[in-house]
Amino acid sequence: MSELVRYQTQQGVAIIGVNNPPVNALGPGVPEGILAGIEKAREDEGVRAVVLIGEGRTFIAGADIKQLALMAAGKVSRGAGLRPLLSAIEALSKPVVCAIHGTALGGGLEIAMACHYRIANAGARVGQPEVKIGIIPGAEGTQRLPRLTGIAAAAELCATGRMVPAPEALKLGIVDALTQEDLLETSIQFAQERAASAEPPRKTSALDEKLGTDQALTDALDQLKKGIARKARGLKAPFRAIEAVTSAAQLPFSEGCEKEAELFDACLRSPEAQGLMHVFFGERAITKIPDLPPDLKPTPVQSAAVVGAGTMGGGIAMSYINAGIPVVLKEVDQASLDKGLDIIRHNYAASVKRGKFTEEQVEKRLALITPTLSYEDIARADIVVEAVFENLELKRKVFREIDAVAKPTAILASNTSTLDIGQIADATQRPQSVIGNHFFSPANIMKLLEIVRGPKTSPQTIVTCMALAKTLRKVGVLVGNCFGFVGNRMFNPYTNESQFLVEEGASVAQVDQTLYEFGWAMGPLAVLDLAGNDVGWRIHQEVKDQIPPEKRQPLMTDYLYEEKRWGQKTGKGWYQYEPKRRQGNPDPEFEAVIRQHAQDAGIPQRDIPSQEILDRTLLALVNEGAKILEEGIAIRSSDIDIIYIYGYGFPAHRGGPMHYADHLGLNRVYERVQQFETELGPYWKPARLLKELAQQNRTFQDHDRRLNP
Ligand code: T1G
Ligand code: NAD
Repeated sequence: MSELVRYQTQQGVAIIGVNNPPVNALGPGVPEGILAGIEKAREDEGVRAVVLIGEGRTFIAGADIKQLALMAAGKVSRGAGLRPLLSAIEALSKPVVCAIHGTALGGGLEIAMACHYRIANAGARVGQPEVKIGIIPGAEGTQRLPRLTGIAAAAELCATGRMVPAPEALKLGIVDALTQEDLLETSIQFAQERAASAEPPRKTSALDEKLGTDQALTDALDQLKKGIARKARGLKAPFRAIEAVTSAAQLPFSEGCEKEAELFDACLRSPEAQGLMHVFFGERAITKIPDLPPDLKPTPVQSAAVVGAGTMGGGIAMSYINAGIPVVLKEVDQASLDKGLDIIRHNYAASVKRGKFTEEQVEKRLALITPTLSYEDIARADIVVEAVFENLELKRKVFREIDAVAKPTAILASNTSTLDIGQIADATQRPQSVIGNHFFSPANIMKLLEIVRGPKTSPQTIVTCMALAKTLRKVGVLVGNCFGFVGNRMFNPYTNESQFLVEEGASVAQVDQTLYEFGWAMGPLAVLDLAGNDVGWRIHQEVKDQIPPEKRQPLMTDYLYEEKRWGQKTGKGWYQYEPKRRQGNPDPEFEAVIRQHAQDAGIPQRDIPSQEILDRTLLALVNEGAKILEEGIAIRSSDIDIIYIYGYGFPAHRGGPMHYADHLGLNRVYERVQQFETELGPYWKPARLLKELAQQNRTFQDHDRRLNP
């Protein structure tokens, strides 16, 4: 037996223990080890029953996604998979009891369902989360789960990837019993009872009482498809999962498994699977910061203060109190403070209406806010987050004031979207404790937090903020200090290019629709209307003197500002808005004004193909992303991808802009960018890193591997 799987016997029961930390994934050697254990138990005459259990913190968390990613990329062949193991478990004449703690996910649950019985810890969770990485269960899960739960519940679980808590798993029939006692002891006892019984071990594959179909099922499946339609836009796996599960009612077990295998293969080969697996590892890579001492522990953050209760300050305060951390909320005058608190209350009331929270939960949270007009009240906070107007002199003044009262160990964070963290830090006596915490609007909802490292920010401040992001249930990505950091710096060329396309003859709706169909949550011009064209104009005023005069700039910026076409807030912008509606309508009058401006500027008009819209906008992101990488502003390309998925609504199944470029092939990307440079001007000059990688036939992902060879 390998070290990955251990075998021992106790009172006539063989105990097969899986030992592949941290999550007992089914990497090479694990399925083979379990199979060897089953064979040994079969041969061993002293053994009457088997218990399969995970060692460490969990049962099996599923197939090894690293291996799956290699298969998806065509670098490793699929092989026989888990099915021979499942057959051997089920065929054993001695009862096999699966003991579940932690999580039984994917292939882990599939192995559990091939066992004859399942016992779970009351706190365990089970699920088939494969769709989250673009595939469907590939080891009979779509055929066994409906035999335990019925078709409708299995379809829902396989299509959404939802994790089921143990009590619900019991109710659904996925597990046979829960225990609060010692899991191994209880399972051994249960196994002995089953061995003593005259009944042969129960085979999941032979159960068929729950496989009936009727009108209620058809309705439930329609409902399910409708329910996931928005989240699953552009995805294939959730619908293939439903197809595989429903085939369980039409086909005998073995044929159902063949059907599943066909659909699984189609998923595994898809760009969707490659994209989502990239995101899975990208989300976990963000916490790895190469130049920090590995044993540095975060400082506990038990209280916070937020300075400024405007749009962002209010949302940031909500993020803290949602995580149970009390917040002092400071404003300049009573009216602004009251206004900020009203908005917070209003937001919570909407959540209560939607059934997300109860009144009591909201009251408990609101009680964690201490409103104040005085700096003295922030003195005890472990972190102070500044969210006042975007103005360097004001922020420097506010930081001096905070520095004077905050306790010596406190972290001072700024929510600035563009300003230099170094200059803000230098207004204080503790630049090492100053850092950017760039939340995204609405801050209580959006998952992304860009953590901006200034020139003097200390490692301790960084690790504390990284850990804090997790506590706040945010995706915290560490980035360097430059104008717009990573997200907004890239967004600028992206939205500029969208505007240029409109100036050259595309309609506003055509540009947005093309990118929406690509999978973005919203088109770029609709986003500008949401963020406010006045905000864009203001930022432009601050930086316009630094822009080289030959660099192409959007034509409509001043017009939009002067005509109060500020977007949703004034009822018109790139679109026109009916009162209280967020969905804009095309505005032919405004488009005529754009044509006039374009004519005055000598821009020829033409029909613009959708592919050009995609290439120019997306490659504008990629080229800027490559510059950001070569400057070391982002640690790795997958960090940029995570920022775009969690902060900007880039479609996760495309893996993020940098992965998308890898998928296209950097050679092709580089050639296209060169072509744009020739046709559109020097602002399209390819990033040095893009050129290098393309010429070496490498990818951004290869470049990331320099950190983790
Ligand atoms: N394969 C490889 N590595 C994995 C892994 C997996 N399945 N699950 C986790 N890891 C690594 C992860 O990258 C990280 O590594 C470390 O373990 C801790 O993870 C045949 C085809 C189990 C709920 O989708 O949901 O089975 O960063 O930080 O917050 O039909 O991990 O430390 O180097 O996430 O405690 C289905 C995915 C596979 C489960 C634990 N299974 N994992 O969360 O820790 S497909 C999944 C999770 C399949 C079959 C099909 C979570 C977790 P590192 P972590 P955590
Ligand atoms: P806002 O105008 O809604 O709110 C700013 C608040 O700060 C106002 O209520 C004001 O009264 C208060 N304030 C000013 N001086 C203060 C002081 N000395 N003490 C306490 N309060 C003071 O602005 P906002 O949109 O919330 O933006 C705040 C910051 O967040 C800016 O730096 C902005 O760039 C950044 N940001 C904004 C967004 C966004 O989408 N709005 C997104 C990310 C970051």
